[in-house]
Amino acid sequence: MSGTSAGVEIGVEISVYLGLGSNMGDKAAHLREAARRLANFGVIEACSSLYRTEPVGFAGQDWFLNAALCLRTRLSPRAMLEKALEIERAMGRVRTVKNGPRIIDIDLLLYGTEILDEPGLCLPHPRLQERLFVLAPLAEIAPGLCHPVLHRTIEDLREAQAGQGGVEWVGAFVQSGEV
Ligand code: PH2
Ligand code: MG
Ligand code: MG
Repeated sequence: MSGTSAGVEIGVEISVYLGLGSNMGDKAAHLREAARRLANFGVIEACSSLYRTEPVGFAGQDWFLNAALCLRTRLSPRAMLEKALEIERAMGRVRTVKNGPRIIDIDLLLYGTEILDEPGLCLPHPRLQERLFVLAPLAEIAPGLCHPVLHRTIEDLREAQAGQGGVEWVGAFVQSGEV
């Protein structure tokens, strides 16, 4: 696929995998609110469990809750990124220290098989293969998905990082009975 990053909508639906994280306040509520807002831009096809994860890259902050979602959307990669950033801002995220505490973080992990390296937008996410807090939830919803650059499945990448530790399964993303 080429030229998909400029326009707002593309003609076809694409499966976008998003990583969600929060380590401030009611973390689970923030992840659910982000998912509710993302559903305005497509159909949420899959949703991982919640994982309690040790902070990576900036110690001395609270542990995170992380999850992954699959959204079927017609938004272009750039438009999807802008919507994710808009949701972060609307939910009160203020950017201070890199990798520091945040109410909500919404990262584009994979956008179909798109490979992009543009300012502010790299696809697949350039660090996804290093991060168990991303791979554990992602492998739950897309174990057989092939990374378009590394040509390895998500489950394979997760297994390679499984020794990292600091990632604990917490429970369902959506409480039973909730839509
Ligand atoms: N996000 C980061 C940096 N470090 N650590 C955990 N456990 N979870 C995250 O979501 C996370 C992080 C940058 O976005
Ligand atoms: Mg992030
Ligand atoms: Mg981010």
